[in-house]
Amino acid sequence: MLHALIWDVDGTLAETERDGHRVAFNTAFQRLGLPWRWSVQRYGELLAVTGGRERLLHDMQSRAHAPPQRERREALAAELHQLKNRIYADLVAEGGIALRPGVLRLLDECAAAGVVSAIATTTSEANIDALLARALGPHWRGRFGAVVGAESAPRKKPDPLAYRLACEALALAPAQCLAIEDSPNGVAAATAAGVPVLVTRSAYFAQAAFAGAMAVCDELDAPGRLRLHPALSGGNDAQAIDLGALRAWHAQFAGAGSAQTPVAI
Ligand code: XBP
Ligand code: MG
Repeated sequence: MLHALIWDVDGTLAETERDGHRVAFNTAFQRLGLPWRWSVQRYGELLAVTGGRERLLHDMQSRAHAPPQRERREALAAELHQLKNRIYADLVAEGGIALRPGVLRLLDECAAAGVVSAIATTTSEANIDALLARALGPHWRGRFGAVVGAESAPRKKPDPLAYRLACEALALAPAQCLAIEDSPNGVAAATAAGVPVLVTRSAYFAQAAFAGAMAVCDELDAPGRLRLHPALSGGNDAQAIDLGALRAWHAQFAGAGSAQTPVAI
């Protein structure tokens, strides 16, 4: 039985990457006098590396202006990352990034039905706060039974740690939960923790395959190319993804034993 929805943040709650984090990284490079800029396409490639600081360190491996010593590189990555997060928070506070269509509706449906909402993300906790304080108001935390971000789960997706910690905090078995994700690394993290996954495709992962997901759609409010796992029977012509549909799919998916066995952390 479905007891909790565990939401990813970047790309799932909101389209934060291209016009949020990427823009903020580029402004941070500029402010520190660095000639680096990440194009829309290059940033898409870099999303294979989860975690903003880790992404910076990865990119520095091929940058002429990066300091050669490891300690100085790490210090620069930490400085850039903190500055980027401050710029990102300002950008979000100005109203630059809205929740994706249907997110608020599904959060409200869950609250009304007693299904817990939670968060499992590799993003910094300050970024979750910036996004959700703007979108849901200053008391946004009260809507969530657990919030697991980068500081609580330092091993980032595709590592299952964030999902394992969220399930533990909710005192629920992974199979009683459903993850909502947008990226292959996110789907890998949730399935490795034994949590079934609904994918809402985001701009950067519009063409990804997502094998193993319970269902894959375009938007919660406009499912578009809805694809259900072969273990699920029934139509795939839903006009919107609502809690009723998720409960029915989740019950079938669990019954078919389709969620992977959780791995140890
Ligand atoms: C996405 C990420 C993050 C963000 C940037 O996380 O990998 O690194 O791109 O945030 P998710 P930080 O999809 O799990 O929400 O700079 O704070 O890492
Ligand atoms: Mg994501």
